Amino acid sequence: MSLIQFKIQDRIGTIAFDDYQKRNALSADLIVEMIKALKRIEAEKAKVVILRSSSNNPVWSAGHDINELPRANQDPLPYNDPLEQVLRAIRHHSAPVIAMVHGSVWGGACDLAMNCDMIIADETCAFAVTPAKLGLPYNVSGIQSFLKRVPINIVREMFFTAEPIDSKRALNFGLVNRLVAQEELESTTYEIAKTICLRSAQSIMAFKEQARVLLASSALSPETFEHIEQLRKDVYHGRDYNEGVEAFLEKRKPVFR
Ligand code: YXS
Repeated sequence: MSLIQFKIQDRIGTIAFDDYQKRNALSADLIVEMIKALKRIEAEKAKVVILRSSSNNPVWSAGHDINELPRANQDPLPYNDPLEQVLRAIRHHSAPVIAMVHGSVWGGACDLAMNCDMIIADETCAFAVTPAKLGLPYNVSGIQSFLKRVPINIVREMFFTAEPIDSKRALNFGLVNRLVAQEELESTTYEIAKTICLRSAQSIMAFKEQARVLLASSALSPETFEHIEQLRKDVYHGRDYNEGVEAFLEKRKPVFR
């Protein structure tokens, strides 16, 4: 059974999460299908990609599949983690990728939406960054993408509280490009996509890659990198990480010491 719906029409590729039973959790299987769809869209030279949930579910995506998180003492978000692979696939996709968001966005799904080139959302959207709920250390590139996208005081609030930020605030600090009424979300998103289809794909492709390279360039010395990487290791070797994941799977509140 497919975990996504996928189509290409009028040079616009659409990928829709379709695993509501698990609230569109970004499982390895769902991500494999997403990456395959992105490759098909690239091959068929579609000029825009829209990433959405298959229907008006109250959850756009529940984030990383917690059942698939490695347990204690292992890096929870290594470079080759499926979620990290699809984030890179979106950043490297030659055409613009638009996240069309109806419903709540959790954890790694916030990273996914923010790695898209823009977010068009309706008033039901909300964004919750959840590592602190699971006792989890976030990875360096993920933190960097948040810091480049959202004011530092908001990033701290999101990471420290793990509480959802609502649609109005998401618009206020620019997390979303447009905030529209639910009934206008699809038409607004496809209108923007159609406008992009009228423009030079070559010019857009170059800009997207130039911006990616410039955003990714950072003058971190190896020692600085090792320092921040050690901070992560200390957390995923710590007690909270295991307790956070166990508590979720046992459907109870975590007790962090
Ligand atoms: O009990 P069943 O078998 O029906 O399954 C339940 C949930 O276990 C499952 N489910 C998930 N399974 C794996 N990974 C998930 N992230 C996940 N979320 C949900 O889906 C079934 C229905 O869930 P339920 O009953 O809770 O639905 P609901 O409508 O009452 O609530 C929807 C949510 C999204 C508010 C709730 O499911 C929830 O809070 N999910 C966890 C959201 C979360 O904390 N995501 C972060 C995952 S970790 C991650 O993304 C990164 C590693 S990090 O944390 O670093 O950003």
